[in-house]
Parts: sequence; C-alpha cells; structure tokens
Amino acid sequence: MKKILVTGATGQLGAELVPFLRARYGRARVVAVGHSRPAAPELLDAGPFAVADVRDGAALARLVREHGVDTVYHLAGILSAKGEANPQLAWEVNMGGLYQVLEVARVQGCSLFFPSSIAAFGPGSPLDDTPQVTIQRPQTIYGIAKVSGELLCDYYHHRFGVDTRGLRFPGLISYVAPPGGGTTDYAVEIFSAAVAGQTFVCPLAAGTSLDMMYMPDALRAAVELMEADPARLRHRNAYNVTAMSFTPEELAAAIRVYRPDFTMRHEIDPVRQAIADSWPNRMDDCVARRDWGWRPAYDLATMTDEMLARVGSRVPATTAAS
Ligand code: VAH
Repeated sequence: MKKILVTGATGQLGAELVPFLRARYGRARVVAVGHSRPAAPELLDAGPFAVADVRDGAALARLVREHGVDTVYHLAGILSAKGEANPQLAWEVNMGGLYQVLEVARVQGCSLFFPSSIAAFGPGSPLDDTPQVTIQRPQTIYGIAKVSGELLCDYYHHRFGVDTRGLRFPGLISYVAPPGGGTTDYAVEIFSAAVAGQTFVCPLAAGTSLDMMYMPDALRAAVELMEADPARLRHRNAYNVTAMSFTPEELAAAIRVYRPDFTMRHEIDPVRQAIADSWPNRMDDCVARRDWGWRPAYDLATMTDEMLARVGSRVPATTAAS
C-alpha cells in the first residue's frame, strides 16, 4: 500500500495535492511536510504533518524511515520571479533540496515525482508548439534549476534505478492557496480583482501568451504519471503537459463573459515580463498524450467559470479523487 510524503505541502500545489492524495489513498498514508506550520488548520488536522527544511537530508531520511514512505512528491522550491531576487538561495533550495531528496529516494528505495516547468525552456527553444525534446537554455535561476533537476532526476534513474518521473507544468491556476513569487501568478490574482469589482493591474504586457492549467488537471496529471505503467514511459524527466495558453486580454475577455464590467490595465513588471518572454507561448504535449494518456479536462472557458464561482464563494476545494 502506498505511503507518500509531500514536500512543499503548504505551497500553491502542495496545499491541494495533499488533500487530493489523502482522498485517493487514505488520510494516514500521506505525510505533509512544510518548511513552517501551515496557516490552514485543516492541513494539520487531516493527517500526518511535519516541519522540515528540504536541504536537511538527515531530517528527510528520518521522516521517510519513520513513516515507511515509498513515494515522494517533491514540490518545495522558490518560484521564478522570487528566485531572481535571491538566486543563491533559490539554487540552494531548489537544487540542494532536490539533491537531498534524490539521495533519500536512492538509499531508501522511494519513487520520486519532480515538478519541472515551462521555465525549463528559454531563448533558443521553439516557443510555439515547443516539442518534448528541444533546446533548453533557460536564463532564470529557477529555469536553470529546473533543467538541471530534470537531468539529475534522469541520472538517478539510469545510474541508480530510482523511479523518478516529472512533468513540465505550465502556470497553475487555483483558488485554495495563493501562488508565491511566480511569473504566472497574474492569472490567479486577476480573479480576486474580478470578483471584488476592482480594475486588475496586469504586470504582463498585452499579447504575452503563456501555457496555463487549472489545478484539478495538474493534480490528476501528477498522480496519473506516478501510477502509469513504467513500460509506457519513454521519457522520465520531464513530460510536457499543458491545457490551454492565453494572453492577459484573452483571459480578461473570458472573465467578461461572466463579469461584463470587468476592467484591466497594464503596469509592466520588467522582471516578470522578461521571464515570460523567454517561456513557450504554447507547448506541444502530444508525447504525454501518447505515452500515458494525458488529457486535460478544463479549458479557458470552464476554468474561468469555476474560478469565478469558487473565488466568489471561497468554498474549500472539493478535489475528490478522480
Ligand atoms: C512561476 N508559477 O511562475 C510558476 C511556474 C510555469 C510557471 O513555474 O514561476
């Protein structure tokens, strides 16, 4: 029976992956690990929780051993824009933490999920229909850590037989836990402004197209990859997966279908704009669709409809097991 440990459990993805996994495998079978105690009491009350710094390999090894963990979803990390403010720390946490987790997985025989990102691409990568295998020379510390992480996870698979698997996530859109310091955060923050009837101040320029995915699809993609027959996986780290790609004005138009009075203006954040300009406009995820049957369930219209309803009523996520 699976016993799972999730690092970064209080972050945007972790805060929803933990309840999703607990609904699927059982509350006691999912250990949530955060770098600090969560504000949300439900994360503490709903199953095992521990505080640990992912750079502390001994602490991680102890948690894995004590709980009999066989699968790690390693989500802890510093996102793209925040990483540019402190690249040394971002490298220490994102790469140092991944190395510690890989060593624990190697020694204790765990499978490992690694969340890569569209950030693993950069100038020189084809930005339209970005293929599974292409040039990857990102210019952010976050992206450099992602592409290095992909290579290190593949190394641990081929050299030591560790069952490492990863996804190149697009921007994730959710309403449970706020994103922190990403370039795609605007696509989350816009909904709070729309619901509050405020003009949204968009940090990215009109015409900036980015891949995006609604959180329920991201949760399902991670679990479906980890449950896939390994014989079908012609790639390990990491698969392109996407659901939609849009510009800020396309997202604003989708919101106006439900909120006709919604208004937006632009105040460009040069750091986020430079990062966004280096990322794909739209990834090609046909290899994930072919190898393990990836299919998104949400598009721009259905995501917008649900986000406005949820942000409007701030109901807890009902991310029941699929
Ligand atoms: C970021 N939300 O903006 C993250 C993600 C693809 C974007 O990696 O940094």
